[in-house]
Amino acid sequence: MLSMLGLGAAGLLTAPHLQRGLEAFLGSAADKDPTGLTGLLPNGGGFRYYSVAASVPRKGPDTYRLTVDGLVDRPATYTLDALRALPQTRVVHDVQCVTGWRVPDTPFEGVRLSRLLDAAGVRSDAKAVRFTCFDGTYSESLTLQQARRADVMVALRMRDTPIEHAHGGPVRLYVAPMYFYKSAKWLSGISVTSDVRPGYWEERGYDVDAWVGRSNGRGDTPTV
Ligand SMILES: Nc1nc2c(c(=O)[nH]1)N[C@H]1C(S)=C(S)[C@@H](COP(=O)(O)O)O[C@H]1N2
Ligand SMILES: [Mo]
Repeated sequence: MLSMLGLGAAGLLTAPHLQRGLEAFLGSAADKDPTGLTGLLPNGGGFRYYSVAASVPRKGPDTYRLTVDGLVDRPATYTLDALRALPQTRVVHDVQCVTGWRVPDTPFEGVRLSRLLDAAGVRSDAKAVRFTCFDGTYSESLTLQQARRADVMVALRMRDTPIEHAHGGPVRLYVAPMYFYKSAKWLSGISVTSDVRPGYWEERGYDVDAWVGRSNGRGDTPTV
């Protein structure tokens, strides 16, 4: 009985802190969801907010950097302006989360990943690409063949506006044909590797090859 009371008190003390943290994270938006880190996004248009990190620093033109390294001849670091100056491509497909929610006809714009890989000069012994994030926690991976698809990009815009912080801005990965967990938010590192290393959710049971409709035991209709 005493320990139950203790837990209850701890819960009362903790919840407001969590809520304040989330509100701070979501910034000035009025429609905040206090239920936790998987809440509906304000103005989300059906998107849910996911982060495995409790807080993520904000980065903009002065502080954002994307590094490309690993098994390449010419490692590189890109600023936001440098990425904006490269040719941009736009694709429009349904976003599909492995937990079931889907957002139809969502435009993404950015630099094809294949362009950055070609600029870096991928070595012949390379097989895969690993992605890391400035949330300090999340990671993803693709085979080189998947990474070179025309509908895989380093995205700067989503729904025809710059990607906002909550959606992984200023730069997130976008992998159109796969479940949305492949589309790593707050992208900061691209490293060419000798083999695929399972990402954050893949170490926790999701399929490494995350094709919509052909993985994770789900029957979703692919739009790509
Ligand atoms: N860095 C990072 N990227 C991430 C995630 C995350 O928790 N951290 N969640 C993934 C999952 S499971 C989904 S469904 C989408 C959610 O994107 P959204 O928050 O923009 O809706 O981001 C993916 N990329
Ligand atoms: Mo997801």
